[in-house]
Amino acid sequence: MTGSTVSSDFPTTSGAYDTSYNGGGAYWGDLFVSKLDSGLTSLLASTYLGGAGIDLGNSLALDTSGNVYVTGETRSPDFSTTSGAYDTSFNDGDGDGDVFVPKLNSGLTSLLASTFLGGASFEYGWSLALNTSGNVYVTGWTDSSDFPMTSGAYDTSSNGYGDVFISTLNSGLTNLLASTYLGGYGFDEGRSLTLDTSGNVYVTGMTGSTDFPTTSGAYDTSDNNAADVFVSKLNSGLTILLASTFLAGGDCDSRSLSLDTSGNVYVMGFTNKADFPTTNGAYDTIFNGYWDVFVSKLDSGLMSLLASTYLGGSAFDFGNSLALDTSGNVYVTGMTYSADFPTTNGAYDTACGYYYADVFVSKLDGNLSADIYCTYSISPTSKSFSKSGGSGSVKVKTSSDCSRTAVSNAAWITVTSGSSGTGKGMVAYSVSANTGSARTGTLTIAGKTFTVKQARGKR
Ligand SMILES: [Ca+2]
Ligand SMILES: [Ca+2]
Ligand SMILES: [Ca+2]
Ligand SMILES: [Ca+2]
Repeated sequence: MTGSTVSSDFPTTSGAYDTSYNGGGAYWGDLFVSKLDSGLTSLLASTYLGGAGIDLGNSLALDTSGNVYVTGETRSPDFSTTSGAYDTSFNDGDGDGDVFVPKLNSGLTSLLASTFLGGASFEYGWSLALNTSGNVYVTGWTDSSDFPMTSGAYDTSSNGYGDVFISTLNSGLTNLLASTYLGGYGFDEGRSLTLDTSGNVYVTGMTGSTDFPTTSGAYDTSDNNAADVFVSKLNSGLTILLASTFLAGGDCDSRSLSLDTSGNVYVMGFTNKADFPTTNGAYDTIFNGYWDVFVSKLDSGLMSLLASTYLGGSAFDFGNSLALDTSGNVYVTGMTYSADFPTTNGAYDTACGYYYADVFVSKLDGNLSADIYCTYSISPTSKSFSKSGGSGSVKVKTSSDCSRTAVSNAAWITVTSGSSGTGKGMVAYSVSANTGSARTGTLTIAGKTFTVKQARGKR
């Protein structure tokens, strides 16, 4: 993990790269990088990083060797850089700050590489990710018209009031491989970045620009005034804007995005709008008050809103980060002031602290419905057929607001009705005649496995 500390007694470990605090301001001082074991029982490694000024760590990523890349913001001209790094000199006369990208070994004992990234004005890095070659992609906000750009990049000139920047460096942090602005005449900030399996770059953040670039056919190409969420997709070389869309109207902010294994894009942030777009069947389609978290799912081309839900209670609810598990379930974390924030039976802590905000952790299914908390049963759970095949049906039991699907996992079994529905119901299927050896296939009905066995068709 990374962040910022003003504590001179922040826990560090023996032999760590930097075990002493370097100074800063009243609220932010040095960044820290710390590593705990998976059970969170021991501090495996922990180090300070920074100079005499304010240094903030905002995001980190690991390479396949376990080396740690960090990005954030430094206002320390003496921030440590390494010989041969892309930019070893601080770019501000008046101390506004630069983006930094340091790389530490997995034991946090040595600074393998470290570079500044920035121009004459203010900028900060919010998010970074590595591609399969180990190149580092960084996004954030820059107010510098001389932020380093590369020739042929999508947009090499700044657009006013700060823009999103997207930059990529080689794994040794010695070369700027590509760098582009993204934005319009207003404030535009990149908050979260991820890469798909082809190396394309997805960025989300907030824009105050009515002329923020969108692409033809995108989900929402018309600015909705005030602060809008945007989601944009560039090629790996940062030369082409492949897709770009607004997500919602005024006063919303985006914090995190992630892709599922099909390449669909999940975006999470918060909004104070009762007309934020939600979809039928989503967990919560009605705004709950003040600010709510939103979670939205777009296709990989950013053309359709596949699912979208609110999450929150009657007070302030802010989302901060989102991650998917290997089954496609969505985990969201953030902060809530709502005593009625939705919790589930048997959860770790179902009471919200009074007056002060609590951290929340929520889990939704990939369709952003509440079905993850539904229970299902099917009967029967198997059936045998002769070589001539035939048809059958399966009864599904669940509560009335729980949705269910039925799919076949074998070409010779066909779902003939009940492939989707809500509440209890029947699923019908047919089995083809068998001309080969005995076989077994399955249907997945409401997450349960229904087994079909069929006798051999010839001797
Ligand atoms: Ca510092
Ligand atoms: Ca700067
Ligand atoms: Ca701008
Ligand atoms: Ca709320």
